[in-house]
Amino acid sequence: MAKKNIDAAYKLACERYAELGVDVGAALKRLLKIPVSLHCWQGDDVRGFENADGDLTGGIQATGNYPGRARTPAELRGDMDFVFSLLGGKHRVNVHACYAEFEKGQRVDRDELTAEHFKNWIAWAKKNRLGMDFNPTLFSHPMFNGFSLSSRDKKTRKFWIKHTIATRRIAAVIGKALGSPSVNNVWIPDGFKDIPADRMTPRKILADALDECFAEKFSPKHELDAVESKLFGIGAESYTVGSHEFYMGYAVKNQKLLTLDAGHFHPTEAIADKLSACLLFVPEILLHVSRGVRWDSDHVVIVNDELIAVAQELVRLNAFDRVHIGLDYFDASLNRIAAWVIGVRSMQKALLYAMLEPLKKMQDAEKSEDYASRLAWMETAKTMPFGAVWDKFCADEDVPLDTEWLAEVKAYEANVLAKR
Ligand code: RNT
Ligand code: ZN
Repeated sequence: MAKKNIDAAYKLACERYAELGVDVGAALKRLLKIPVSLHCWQGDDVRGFENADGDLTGGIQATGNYPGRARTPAELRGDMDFVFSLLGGKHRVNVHACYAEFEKGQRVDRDELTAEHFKNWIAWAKKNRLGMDFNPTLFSHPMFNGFSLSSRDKKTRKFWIKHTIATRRIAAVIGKALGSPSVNNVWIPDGFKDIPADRMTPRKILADALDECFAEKFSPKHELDAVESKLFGIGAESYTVGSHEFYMGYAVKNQKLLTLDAGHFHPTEAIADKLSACLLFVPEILLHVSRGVRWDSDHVVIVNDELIAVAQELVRLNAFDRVHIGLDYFDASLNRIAAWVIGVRSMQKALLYAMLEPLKKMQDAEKSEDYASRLAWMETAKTMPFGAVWDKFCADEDVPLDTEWLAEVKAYEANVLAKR
């Protein structure tokens, strides 16, 4: 679209939003300041670099075999470079421990990992001025046999404790090197396929193991610990040790970050309403923005009611200093670059949409018990010229409009991905 048309549409949009008391320019500035942590694992179907042909275990699944997945660190970072070139704003990268890189003959197991094994990631993030988040990988490994940190087997448990400690140290190095805290998110798949006879013992073991993992203290300027709950996984349908109540309790007691993954609750349960409640009791939240279709299927994030509801809560709570936004999905059935671009841009669109609501009018109406007006203003927001503002954001950031980026992705597919 011609620049003059983008500007003209934007100008009209600003006038219309001003009638609702909404400052569009301020919203655009605010959106620019919100980073989204881009999960490296969408680029290679959660395979990592240890043994890329190994099975993905832990009750998660990437289905599909669309060609062009990244097979090497260089390919994965190259793909992410391209993705970032299509995104307005400054973002972060989210790396899992299984994406370690080894010099020839220098391979170590996960309990021996150090920041050395991530030096290329760190250098790349630094060069591109990206913050970087991190995760222990407690799945897809021979030491995971249905249980990791909550294993009754001491040797297994110790291995995973050592691994988790190693990742906290790595995250602290990352945060220091990049001048921005690295959120290290602990998610374990531990659970039972069928009905347990003892639900308490694994949870007690997990609480003690986490205490050991978190014993070492790091500056919150460098490293932040997050814990992620889940309802069930494939092959662990009846019982998950690290359930929501478990981690809510653990995070409150120990003042850790709580991770809310949109796919980790009952299929009809959404996370937006949890934010205000949790923020009263935990210091910060990590969002795993995902889209479950009938189960925790990790579909590509799109602008839907659930995503908008999350964005609205973030804006209404003005919680951007306490909520970290990370994407978490993996779809192997379509162009993976497009999957990333659609996810981040959807998150940003939802945020911008939420920032352009006539919030003052809605909240004033609520305070005066005028619920008809509150509802009317919410409905009015839905037909405002939001798209013109989004186009302006893209144009100002010098990235393609929604109508344009796909052509660039198709060209990249033909020139780069198709040659893999
Ligand atoms: C799994 C969790 C977890 C993983 C990533 C790869 O259900 O959502 O966050 O998706 O760690
Ligand atoms: Zn998650």
